[in-house]
Formats: sequence, structure tokens, C-alpha cells
Amino acid sequence: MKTTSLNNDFKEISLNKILPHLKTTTIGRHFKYFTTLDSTNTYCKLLAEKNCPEGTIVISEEQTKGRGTKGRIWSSPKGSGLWISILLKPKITTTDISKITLITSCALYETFKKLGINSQIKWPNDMLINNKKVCGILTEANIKENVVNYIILGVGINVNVSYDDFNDDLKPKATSLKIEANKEIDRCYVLAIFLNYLEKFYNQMINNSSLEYFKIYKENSYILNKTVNIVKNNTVEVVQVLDFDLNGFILVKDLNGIIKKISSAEISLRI
Ligand code: BT5
Repeated sequence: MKTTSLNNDFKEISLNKILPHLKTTTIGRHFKYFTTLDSTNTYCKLLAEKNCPEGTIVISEEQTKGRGTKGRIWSSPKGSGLWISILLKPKITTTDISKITLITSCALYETFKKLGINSQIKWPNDMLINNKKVCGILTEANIKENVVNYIILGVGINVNVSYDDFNDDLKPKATSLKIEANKEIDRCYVLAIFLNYLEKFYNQMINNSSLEYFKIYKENSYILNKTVNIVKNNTVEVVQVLDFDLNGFILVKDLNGIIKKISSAEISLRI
């Protein structure tokens, strides 16, 4: 771990404050900490190419080029969020990649619940509190010959981000744990609890031992049974969300009563 002394007014993330709460055997056991990075996902990919072990976590106090999906920007102000990437090497096929995002949502849901905060899972990769986005997930897979080589799981959690830290575009639609709980939250504790749940659901997923996570996913979905707009190639269609499957598809019914399966890769969702 890089031990840089910071002259800032935030409490920096340190392994010493994480370890007392961390119960995992693999995830988070190799820890790379930075004060600034362009993107933790980009750096984690370099580590993956150098054959770093599964569970390696990259954390940065700020990101200068934090990324969302589809080339979008992820705002990552200094010292107030958890901007992290985790290297995973599951033995899964490409059809199972979206399960990683699914279990991550459930781990985040359980983490926030433990803090006394009720959240909702917005398919495919957002967490909401009181209808505002608190967290985003960016799952990037390296695939060779249809087999998953490794996955970089990027997670951005607005922990102590203040309202004023959000730009005008984000102010109406983003929130943080601090805003919702009305108090400063210990980032190290949040991180450890999240990694504990993540490893639990990850093991359930790769061992096929339980579908507990899928139950949590459905019970706390923001879009299940709702009418939503799906945007595809600049056309908007109104549909009702009927169900999810484990491979990241939603089952929807259109206005003509026709039922179809849709993947997040094909569309954007508007509610
Ligand atoms: C996501 O994309 O939500 C995935 C975000 C993943 C960020 C993590 S941080 C660590 C790791 N390293 C990275 O470089 N990335 C990952 P998407 O669903 O495409 O949402 C992007 C949209 O969310 C933006 O277009 C904004 O509207 C909104 N947004 C940006 N920053 C936000 C923030 N801090 N809080 C809430 N919403 C935000």
C-alpha cells in the first residue's frame, strides 16, 4: 500500500481502518491505494495484464477521468467517495458476465441496509436512494475466444459527497450516503462491509450454491412492474417491466401486449 501523507481535511482511506471489519478471504486482500488516478478501472486493467491476483482492489481518492458506461463521465471528487475497481477471475462464460453487476447491486443494497439506509436497485447498473443515484457500477470484461479472462468491476459510491460537489446536471438526480443519512459516514467501514457482501454473493454465484442474491435483486428493484421508456436507435418505446433473468435481460410487455426480452447493451432506460 502506498502511504502518502495528505494535507487535506478529509479522513483518508487506510488499510488499518478497513482490516478490522474485513471478513473476506480473497476480495480486497491485495490493496492498491492512490491519491489520484485517471480511472481506477484503467489502472486495474494494467494490473490484470501483469497477472495480479484475483480480488486485488484499486482505490483512488479522486479520479480525473472516471468513466461510466457508453463513454459517459463519472464525477469523482477528492476524498469524499469510494472510487474502486476490483479484479475478478471467475471461470464463467460470456453469458454470465452480467451476473457480476447483479451480485454487486445486491452487495451494495445490503451494505446500505446495514447503515440503516434503504436503497433500490435500478437495472442494469445503478443504485438509487429516494429516486436519486448514489452509486454506479461499471463491469468490464476481458474475453479471449468466448471465455472470460478477467473482469474489472468498477464501483463508484457517493459516500460523503456534498450537494455542492455535484455539477448542475447532477444536482437534481444524484445523492450521497451523507446527504441521505444527514451525517458523515466512515468510508473504510462502508468499503469493508461492501467487500464482505460482495464475496459472499460472488461465491454463491460461482459455486451455484444459492440464489439468495437474485431474490434480493428482485425484491428491491426500482423498475420491476413499472412502466418505463426504452430508447433504442433514437426511438422511444413504452413498456411494462415484467421480470428479470440471471443473464442481465429484462422481460417486458409493450403497448400491443407483446412480450419480449431486452438486454441493457441494446437500449437506454428512462423512467
Ligand atoms: C455508471 O455509468 O453509473 C458507472 C459508474 C462507474 C464509476 C466507477 S468509479 C470507479 C471505477 N473507475 C471508473 O472509471 N469508473 C468506475 P452510467 O450508468 O453510464 O452512468 C453515468 C451517468 O451517471 C453520467 O452520465 C451522469 O449522468 C451520472 N453521474 C456521473 N457521476 C455521478 C455521480 N458521482 N453520482 C451520481 N451520478 C453520476
